[in-house]
Amino acid sequence: MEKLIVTAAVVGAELTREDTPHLPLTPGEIAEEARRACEAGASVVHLHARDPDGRPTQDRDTYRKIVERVRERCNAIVQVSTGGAVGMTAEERLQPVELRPEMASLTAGTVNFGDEVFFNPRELMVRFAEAMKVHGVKPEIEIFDAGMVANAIWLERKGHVVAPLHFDFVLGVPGALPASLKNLLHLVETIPSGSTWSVAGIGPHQLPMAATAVLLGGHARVGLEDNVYYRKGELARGNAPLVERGVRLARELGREVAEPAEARAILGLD
Ligand code: KMH
Ligand code: ZN
Repeated sequence: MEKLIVTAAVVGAELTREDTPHLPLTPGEIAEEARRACEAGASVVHLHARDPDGRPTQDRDTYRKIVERVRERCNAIVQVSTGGAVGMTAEERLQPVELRPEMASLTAGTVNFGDEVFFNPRELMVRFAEAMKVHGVKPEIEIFDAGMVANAIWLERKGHVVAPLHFDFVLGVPGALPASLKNLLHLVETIPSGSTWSVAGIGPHQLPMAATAVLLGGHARVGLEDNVYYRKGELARGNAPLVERGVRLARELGREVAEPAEARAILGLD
């Protein structure tokens, strides 16, 4: 099996300090949190941005500050979000791609997201994918529901995304595909051969989904964006403990963990 890529999703768009006091908000805090995650073994950091009041923003200059500070501190692959927060316009969401990060998320369809709807019609997906091509950014195709894989295959057939594709299965969002072994196996079997994949289980599903990825030869996303608890009733004291546990788990199961350079090779990044 190839080495395990651990992605740390360090901040997200939905959480507040009321959910966890360990949530980073300023560019400096986000970068420090990314550094700790990298030192714990993450080779990809999935980034969101917050405005000075802690609200989610896709502001290019805020992302620039975050990305610069992360790069000063560690060599991890920087992956910006183009999902942003539910309700943002396509223009808002696309801004960080102009910074030419190595990767950006690309959600492959519209999905219920709790009480809201995360809107990603074909026109938006095509626009985002083409912008990523122009700026030399590798998409991580976010799959929240089973039908999204067909959308991704359509994007590839039309030439908007280029193989080998990299998928992230985000399982357990209320209103979307539940986090179960059967669902994960179905998705793994459905993506084009030669693709790479990771899984991000939401809440209590983070640990079992990461463990399953280790065993199946996929990759794992952990971090506060998806889960604020270390175990039931006990908040994770930041992202690093969640990364450390994933790394420990992989080593116990005989799977080595990729350094950033190795993750770049696995993902086909220059
Ligand atoms: N905040 C969610 C609505 C992504 O980063 O691309 C979307 C999200 C996915 O977090
Ligand atoms: Zn995200």
